[in-house]
Amino acid sequence: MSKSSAKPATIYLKDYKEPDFLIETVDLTVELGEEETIVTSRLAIKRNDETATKLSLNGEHLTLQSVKMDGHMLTPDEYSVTDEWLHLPVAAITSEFSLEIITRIKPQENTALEGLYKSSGNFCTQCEAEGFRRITYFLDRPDVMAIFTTTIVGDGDRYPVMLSNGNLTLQETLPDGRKRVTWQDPHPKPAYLFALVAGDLAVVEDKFTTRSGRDVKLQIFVEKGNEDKCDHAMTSLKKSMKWDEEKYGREYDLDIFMIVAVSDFNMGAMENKGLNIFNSKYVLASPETATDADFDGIESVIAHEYFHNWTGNRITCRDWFQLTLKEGLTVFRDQQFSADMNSAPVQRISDVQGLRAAQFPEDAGPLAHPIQPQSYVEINNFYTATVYEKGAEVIRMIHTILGEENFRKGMDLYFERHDGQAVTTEEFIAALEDGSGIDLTQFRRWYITPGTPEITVNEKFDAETGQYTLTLAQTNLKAGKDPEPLHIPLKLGLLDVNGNAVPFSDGPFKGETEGVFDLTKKRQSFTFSGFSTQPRASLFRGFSAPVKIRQESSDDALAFFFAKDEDLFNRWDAGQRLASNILLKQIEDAGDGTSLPSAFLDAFAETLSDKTLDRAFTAAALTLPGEQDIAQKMPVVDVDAIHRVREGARRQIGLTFEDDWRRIYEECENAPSPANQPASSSRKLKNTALSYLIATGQEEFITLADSQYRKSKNMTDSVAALAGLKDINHPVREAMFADYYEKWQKDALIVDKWFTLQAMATRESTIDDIKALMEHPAFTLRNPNRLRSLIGAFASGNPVYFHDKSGDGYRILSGVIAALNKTNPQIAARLVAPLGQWRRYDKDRQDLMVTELEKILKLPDLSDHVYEMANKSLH
Ligand code: 0A1
Ligand code: ZN
Repeated sequence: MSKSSAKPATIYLKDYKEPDFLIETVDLTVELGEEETIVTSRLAIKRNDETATKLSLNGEHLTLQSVKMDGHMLTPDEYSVTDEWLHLPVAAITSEFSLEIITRIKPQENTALEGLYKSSGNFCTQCEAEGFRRITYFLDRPDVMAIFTTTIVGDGDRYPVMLSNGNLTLQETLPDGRKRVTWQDPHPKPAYLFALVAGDLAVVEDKFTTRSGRDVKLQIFVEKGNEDKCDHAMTSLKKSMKWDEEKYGREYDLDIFMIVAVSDFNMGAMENKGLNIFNSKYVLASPETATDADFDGIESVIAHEYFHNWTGNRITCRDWFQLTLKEGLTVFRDQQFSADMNSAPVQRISDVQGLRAAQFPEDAGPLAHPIQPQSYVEINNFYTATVYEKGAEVIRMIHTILGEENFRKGMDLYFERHDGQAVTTEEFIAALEDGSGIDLTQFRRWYITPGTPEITVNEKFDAETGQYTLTLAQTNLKAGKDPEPLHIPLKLGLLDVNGNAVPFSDGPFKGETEGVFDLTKKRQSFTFSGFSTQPRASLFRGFSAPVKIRQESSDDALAFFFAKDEDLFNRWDAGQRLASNILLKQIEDAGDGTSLPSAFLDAFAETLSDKTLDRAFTAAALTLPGEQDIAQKMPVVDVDAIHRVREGARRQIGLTFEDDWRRIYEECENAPSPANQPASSSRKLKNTALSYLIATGQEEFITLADSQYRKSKNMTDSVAALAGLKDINHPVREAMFADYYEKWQKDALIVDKWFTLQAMATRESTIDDIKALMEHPAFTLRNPNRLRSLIGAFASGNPVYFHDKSGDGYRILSGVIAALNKTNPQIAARLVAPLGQWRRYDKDRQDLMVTELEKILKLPDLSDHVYEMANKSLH
């Protein structure tokens, strides 16, 4: 919280300085109580700067009880305490000393969910990025790595399970009846990786034998009654452990790996050493209770947190400006893993959809920042799509430039050189360069450049010489005036008129049909020869760089790639670009989306009847670009026109291909998935068909949705039926939503879906419905999942009604931000971003959005978190 009305301080990367003191060991005793918790911390401290005469420890929301230095109790005049610091004088000659600090905290009252807090009656912690300072005074920065011993004392009946990082070394009952356990973590770690859990939890156990033959005990702790929903998480964990051994040669390094699922959690999950703490959304699943998308999310988040053990924990960040060092790299690794476990093209499409939906707007708006930010007010505001997802794209580009083998050599060197250290992104790149022998000097600019580069493409064909020249130029409006060019890998293939791949006749990829070219200049030409007719270039295959392509492509050319490109990502993307162009044209002509050109319908029909494709790919290829994708291509976003033409087009596609959709629905419902495809692929295609059939507006398909809902034994099909009817006014719709709530009201994760589906509905009553849902007994601002399920989904997933011209949508959001500002500032700040997009809309909406941002900035006791987001959004 800001301490006064003064503007909060900005922290700069350029001011980084090594710590004056280091902490070698921490011996913590945490006595858990119902009123308050007492934390005794014994620190072994070592001087790191010869000139320092003061030790300043971070601490917030703590009540200091006593401080001892080298066994000697300090009197209050010997130290000073502020809201954020404990300052202790240290004699210039002292090189090593011990401290014993006793503090008192109130986890029961902690609504911010940082530090030690209670969730469903259990104690748990969240220390990244700066939560440990809410537990005790400490050098709470990632370059201070200490060996932790943690003793937990508490009521053994209420909290039979008591966990911390590392290995359990002692367990006993004290004379007063309380239970005491001690955990020792042999690996030095920064405080942000500390974790503690105490509660009455059930455990599901398994084991994994590492490739060197060590047995690791695997435990998943959940609230009682959820034991039967851990199978998928456990399987995903074992697959992740195996994959990291095979792909990166990384073995797990403790004898026990624990996961705890909690229901109140600000983010997805946390990679605490040996004791991951998860939002229960990313652990609990059974086919009856979780959708296929939930299953995929669990697999990838379990993998992500597990992979952090090497990329994040063993090698951590020097400071928080290096966050992408661990996050970009770990997202890249979890994406690689998911691609290996599932269909690689479908995975890539979904990764890029995520990037375009969340990161592109961020990078084009007032909150744009490089993957390595240069300054921040509140680090929690920088756990962004840019640091994570664009960060992963940057690593992927390095992988593409180096190639698999050289990338692995670079990674091996990185692990060898920096194991046990807290490092910078520069050290990471240097290791990749040294390991691979490939120069990345120019590539480094990606780390400090905000904005999505735009690539203009020009083609020239000389029929006489048979030469084909591709000229690409890069620009980036967010990167300052006349920015230096970036090193951009261009994965390219050339096709002949029939769609056959043509091998390169010269150059570095002679004889091959695909190559990675280095785009390093502002404007650069590539010439290929040996053609009798003009070839067609399939550019940035697999989305080889996070760029926007500006190319005048005819509908025919896009339809050609949509039907023929052997690169499935580009095939899908061509279909999306074609559909966007058509819908944008309809908007321009004030059309209703129903007159679709034959080039589009023919190409659509071709994909519809291609039985060789993975059904999940077909579903993605036959789904129109989302309203927000189309919005990004408009100079001034018109949410109503986008919705009108997109819905019109869906209706038209539904009607035109009605027989095909019926056939597909039947096939996917009754015939098993082809051998190499999971059942989820069939469900995806079947539910795509259902959605188009409902779009025809015929009563018969409302009945079909109803019968799907009634018959359904899995959550994917139930949710698809609800989603199909969410936008219509019909008694079947009302009955279905009522039945769903009635049936599942005791399962919070399922009730979240019920809120989300209604938050995203586009009916005239939507705003009133949302206001009513905010008064529903099951709604609370205190639980982040519930809040996101209604308010987050509305603000980010319902453009038509969030941007309702009354301004009600904006007011709903700013009201929630105001209510959360003090109780959970981290979550409050995350909700500001949709208002930050105000420049993209018409003047009336701009004024309404700016008014709300100004109101937010005037809130009493405005948190630093919200201040930074609202202030940047406005200016
Ligand atoms: N390191 C975690 C993300 C995370 C960050 C902050 C949190 O609480 C404020 C929680 C989790 C990850 O990348 O999964
Ligand atoms: Zn992470």
